[in-house]
Amino acid sequence: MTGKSFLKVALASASTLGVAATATAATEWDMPTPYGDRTFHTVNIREFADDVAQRTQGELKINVHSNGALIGHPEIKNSVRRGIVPMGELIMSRLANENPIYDVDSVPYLAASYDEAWALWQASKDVISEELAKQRLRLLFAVPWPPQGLYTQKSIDGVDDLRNLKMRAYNTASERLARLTDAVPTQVEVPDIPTAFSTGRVEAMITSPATGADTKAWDYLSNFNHVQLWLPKNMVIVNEKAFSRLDADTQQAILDAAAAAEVRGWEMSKNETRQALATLAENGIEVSEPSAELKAELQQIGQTMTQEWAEVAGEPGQQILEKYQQLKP
Ligand code: PCA
Repeated sequence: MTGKSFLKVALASASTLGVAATATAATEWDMPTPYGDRTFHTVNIREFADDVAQRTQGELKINVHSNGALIGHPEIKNSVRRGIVPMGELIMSRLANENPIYDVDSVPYLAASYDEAWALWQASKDVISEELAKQRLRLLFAVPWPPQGLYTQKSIDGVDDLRNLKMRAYNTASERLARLTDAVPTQVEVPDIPTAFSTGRVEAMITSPATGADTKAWDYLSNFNHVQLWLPKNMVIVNEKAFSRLDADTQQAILDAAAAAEVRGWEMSKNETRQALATLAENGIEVSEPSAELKAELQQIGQTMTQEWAEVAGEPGQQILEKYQQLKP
């Protein structure tokens, strides 16, 4: 029974019995997310949840469980697919092992500014949504992280300086990039970053100014090079079966709140880039732009990775790239 029809029945029986209809069929959803409460993605998702509550007059309450506390990042997608939770957030490129189209947003210098990232998102959204729909998952919205840069314990003039460094990675692209620079990649989730550095498991990382600031990178690192490799996106997905059980008004409320969250999230991300760069500098991290040499070497790696991606992504990948070329600013 949907919330609305239950409400009607409740009201009908309440009037028959002559008691006030206080109990409505409010639905509560648990929503796991991987990142901490300081992270702008989490802030945006909590606003999304408030927005849904407001638009549905409290009929759908989404309880956000941040920081991988309810379900760890590696399990979030399958938990939503299996209906253990109705909704969740994850980084899209985490699914690259299922299909390479999911990490089109993590190819170095394919789309390295917000305008390019937006064009790439418009070019890839349908293909990605269709792929998720095959698993009965509905993509609600996606928001990029700020451009990815390099955190190290000394200044970096060229990729040679990365050789043999134990490099923290978070998806196949950051891992591949580390290998192509002769660094040694290790996958570490954001909540585990401080421990990974303090125990010496890693000594450098590729991530955004945002994640560096959120995890207080100044406690264990000294340099940030703003090389702006790519802007990977987080996405919010919902189990189609759980979604279809909601009445039409509630479904629409979710879709409207999701559209608003996407627009708001892209703006938040841009502002976060500026703020987090300032926070890093204020806390003693040396923030620099890449040298011409470093930039050229990373661009070379970008070309290699673009080719590699196009090969594995096949026809759907080709479609995305062609559309992106048309939309690109
Ligand atoms: N932060 C996340 C993904 C990309 C980013 O900027 C991380 O470091 O895992």
